[in-house]
Parts: sequence; structure tokens; C-alpha cells
Amino acid sequence: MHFDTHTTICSLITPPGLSGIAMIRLSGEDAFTIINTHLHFDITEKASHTISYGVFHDHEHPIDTVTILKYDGPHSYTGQHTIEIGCHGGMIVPKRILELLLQSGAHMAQPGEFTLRAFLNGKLDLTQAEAVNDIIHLQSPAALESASRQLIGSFSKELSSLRDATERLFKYMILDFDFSQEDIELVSEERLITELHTLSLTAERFIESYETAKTLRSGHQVLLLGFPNAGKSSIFNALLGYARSIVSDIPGTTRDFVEGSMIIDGMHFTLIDTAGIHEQTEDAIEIEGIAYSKSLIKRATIILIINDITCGEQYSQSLIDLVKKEHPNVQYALVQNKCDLVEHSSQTSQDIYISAKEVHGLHDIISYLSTTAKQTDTHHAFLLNERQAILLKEYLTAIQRALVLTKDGMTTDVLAIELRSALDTIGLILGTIYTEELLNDVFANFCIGK
Ligand SMILES: Nc1nc2c(ncn2[C@@H]2O[C@H](COP(=O)(O)OP(=O)(O)O)[C@@H](O)[C@H]2O)c(=O)[nH]1
Ligand SMILES: [Mg+2]
Repeated sequence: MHFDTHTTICSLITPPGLSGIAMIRLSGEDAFTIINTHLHFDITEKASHTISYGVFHDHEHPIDTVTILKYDGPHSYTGQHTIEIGCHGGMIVPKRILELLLQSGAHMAQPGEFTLRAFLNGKLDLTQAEAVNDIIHLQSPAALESASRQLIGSFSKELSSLRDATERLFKYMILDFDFSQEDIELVSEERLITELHTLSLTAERFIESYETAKTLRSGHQVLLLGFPNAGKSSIFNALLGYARSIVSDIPGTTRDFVEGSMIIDGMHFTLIDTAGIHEQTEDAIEIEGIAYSKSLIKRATIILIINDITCGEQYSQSLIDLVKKEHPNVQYALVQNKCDLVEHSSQTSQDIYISAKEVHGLHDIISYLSTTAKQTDTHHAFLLNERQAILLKEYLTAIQRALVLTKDGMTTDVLAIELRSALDTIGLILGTIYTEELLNDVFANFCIGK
């Protein structure tokens, strides 16, 4: 990654290929001089944030009719003088214009370099820069709200107030320590404990948000669990609407697991069809199957326990017990399948009664998934990423250490050291403290043109 912001960089900012229009961005100190070599008018005479129409030239040779969008720095995405050229798409024109811009002194922008400049020029903090990349890579419409809230700075605002509260306390401690030489106590131990406690609660709330964020990013993981032949693969296929899993009446056909995605009410779900758990005469559930299924159970956010109703409605009780033991908080439902084969099912319980074969009752599964997913409060969640979550956990640890030290009657200078390190973690999240290595990591998976 280039950290030198004195060069003028350019890149295609729309996807390459056949398209009506392509956009090329040119940003840096020399953006206006460079574009001027290819126009028959002086761009510096145009007002900022206006569009001009013209012909892009290579000396006297016309290349394309273009629109030129002008931004005077610092009022641009990068904070520098910026030109956005709208030209015709396809394989030839955008490439030719880029070549000419490079010949006139521009450098090819690296992936993420425009956003890096925006960060270095104080247009975005690091959480906002990360949100830019999130918005581009979103998989689920439900995650959009969280990502855009992060982009406009709501998360930064809350983090900043956590930092301010921590800083206030830190300053008190320094003062308190200075006064303690004169036997004056500025902050009572009780007050310290209350304040530290409040800080840790806020951090915990953010960290909890990370769990929701994971679901928002990758969708709900819906595990189909059941004994062999219960009809898991049939339901999996019926739900996805196409044959993904091999359906057969030979137990163990589904050896590994198969995943399929679907979107319901704007939420992303990954269905996981598993190998059947084998019943044995001695052990209720086969040993090998257990270890394997346990890991899938722990990973799931919603579990559908598929029961073959012809074996009795309670036949899969041991699976329910397993789920409750392995993942106590997971949302699960018991699906009574093969209802076409029984004369009268009670249908009085909370269970979902279906027939995968006759494609009957599937809608009840869909609405169960939708209702359950909506219970996850995504409207207040921030789209935290792993980097931010790890740092928040470090913050929490420092605050909790300070709490223990306060209760142990430690002097405020010692507490201040913990608060200092807590403050640094927030600085790293927001990017007020950074290293080149950190920026390389953050911007490494940006796409070209962003
Ligand atoms: N009659 C009936 N048969 C079903 C139903 N669902 C699945 N089956 C049959 O049960 C057998 C096992 O189904 P499969 O989906 O492979 O079960 P899995 O082992 O749980 O994945 C197949 O012969 C399916 O055709 C159903 O609702 N009604
Ligand atoms: Mg199967």
C-alpha cells in the first residue's frame, strides 16, 4: 500500500467490461493539471461539484465524448482535488483514457487507495473506511442498514463517547494521584467502581453486537438435524426449490454436509443438510456422529429437527436433548415430516407438520425461519468486524482489571495505567492510533477503484 499522498492516482471505479458508461477517478494535487492536457477548456475555471461536457483528447486526436465531474479538495471523497470522468464503457475507451492519464503523470491507484487517502486526510475514520468495504461486499439486504449506519458514523460516535468517558476517568485518576500526596481524595472508590462498571457494560453491549453482526454478514445458519431417512434432504431440496442433495432411502447417503442459500424477507439463510445421525441398539446415538453433529449444532443459529412421524412424534426426543445440551440458547423447531403417511396426526403441539413429498406445510417452515430471524435485533446492531471485536475485548479486559484493582484498594496511578491501555484500544479501532501494518491489513481486501 502506498502511504505517499502527494502523487495523483487514477483508476476505473466501475466494473470493467461492456457497459453504457464507465467512470474513471483521478485524485491528487495534479488532478486538474493532468485532465487539462486532455481537454479543450480549463477545468480550473469551473466551479467545484459541477459537471462539464467535453471531448477527451490525445493531443489533437479525439478519444471520446465525456462528462467531467470536478471536486475541489478538500471537499471530495479523498479530501484532495478530484476529477471523475464519465466515458463510454467497453474494452477500449476506458483503458485508453487510463493509459493517457498515466502518460500525463498520474499513477495507477492500488485497491483501497482512494479510501486510504480519505482516511489519512481525515474524511473517514477507520470504522467508516471498513464500512465502505462492507457495503460493497454485503450479501444480505438486512445487513445494509447496519453497514450504512456505520458508514455515516453512528458507531464512531458511540465509540467516541466511550473514549471520552474513559478519558475523563483517566484524567480524574491522574489528578487524584497528584492530590493524594496531600491526602485529598478526589474520586471515591464507590464512584470509581460505578463508573468503571458503566464502561464495561457499554463495551459488553458492543461485543454482543458482534454476534449479531456475524449473522448479518453470513446470514442465519439453519441446520437440518435428524435420524437417517427422516427426510432432511427432501426438505432441504424442497426449500431450496431445486435438487441440491441426493435423496435416497439408503441411510447415510448424505455423508458430509451440503449447504444452500436462500433469502427470505431480505434475510440471508444458509441451509445445512447433514449426514443422518445413526441410531444404535446400545448407544442412542452413534459416537462418531455425535462429535460431528455437535460441531454443526454449535455453529447453527437455527436448528430444524426433522422427525419421521411414522416412527412416532416423540421419536427424535434424544436429538432435542442433544441440541439443548450442546447449544442451550439456539432457536429450534421440531418438524414432523411424512404427514402424508399417517391418518391422523394430533397437530396440537408447537411442532411444524409437513410432507416434503407432497410439498405440503413448507410454508410453515419458511414463516418460522422468517419470524425467528426477525427476533434478532439487527436494527440496533453495528456491523462489527473481527478486528473491532478483538480490540473491544481488550478494552473490556483492561477495564475489568481496573475494577479488580480498585476493589483491592490500589492507588489511582496504577489504575490509570489500565485506563491508558483501554484508551489505546479505542484509538486503534477508530484509527486515531495506527501503524502501516494495521492499514495494510484493513485495506488489503478492498477492490480496485475504491
Ligand atoms: N411419504 C413420504 N416420504 C418421504 C417424505 N419425505 C421424504 N420421504 C422419503 O424418505 C426417504 C428418505 O428421504 P431423505 O430426504 O433422503 O432423508 P434423509 O436421510 O433424512 O436425508 C426417501 O425415500 C424420501 O422419498 C414425505 O414427506 N413423505
Ligand atoms: Mg440425506
